[in-house]
Amino acid sequence: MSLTVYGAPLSPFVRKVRLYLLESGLDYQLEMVLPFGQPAWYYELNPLGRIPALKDGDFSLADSSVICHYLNDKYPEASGLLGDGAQQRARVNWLEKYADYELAPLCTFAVFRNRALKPSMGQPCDEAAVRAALDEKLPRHFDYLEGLLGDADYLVDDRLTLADLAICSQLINMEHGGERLDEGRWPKLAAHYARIKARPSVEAVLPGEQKMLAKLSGKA
Ligand SMILES: N[C@@H](CCC(=O)N[C@@H](CS)C(=O)NCC(=O)O)C(=O)O
Repeated sequence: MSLTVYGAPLSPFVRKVRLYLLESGLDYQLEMVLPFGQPAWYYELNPLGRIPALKDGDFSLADSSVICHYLNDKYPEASGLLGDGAQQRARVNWLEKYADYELAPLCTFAVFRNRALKPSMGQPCDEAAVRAALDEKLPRHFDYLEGLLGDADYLVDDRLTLADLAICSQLINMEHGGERLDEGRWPKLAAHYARIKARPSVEAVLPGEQKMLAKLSGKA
């Protein structure tokens, strides 16, 4: 088995795939591809140019969700992170999509991109878009996730799944953009975030991310 992930560590979608691999005990290497100015060869792996992409030997594919589902099918003994049975899998899929399509535009493309990425490229931060995401749009998503968690440690049936990794991945980008969940308002979600962040898989990727973040902000 020879797995290569193409992408950059600060992308929440790349992080999701790396966490999936680490939690599954699957060895991989990361080949750096930035989400702008991608080399021409990268478009053979993903015609859209987006990160991540994966190579498994000669086989290549793109999109973090497609990649995780492929890995689950190809190496089923590894993790079970997609859940068991039709209903549990559907709930995991729902929350992964929720993270990728509802939280990403806000946590990553509004907060992180404006606060961390744009300034590093000499572009102004659109603070109004950041505030709208934080004050107007994200709270109802956090309310929903807080209610869903109840007293459970994990989002689906009290076991770690891709749903937890996908949601945590987006919240990490929000934190990289200088914003943390309000523990007073969403105590269960904040505890869940802390719980997932404390996992060895997340602890393995975060130091590299912090280094890149420091470089972006000119502090390294
Ligand atoms: N649905 C895709 C989203 C990937 C995505 O949007 N990646 C961003 C970086 S976080 C990207 O590559 N953007 C560059 C572009 O859109 O050209 C996935 O899950 O892999």
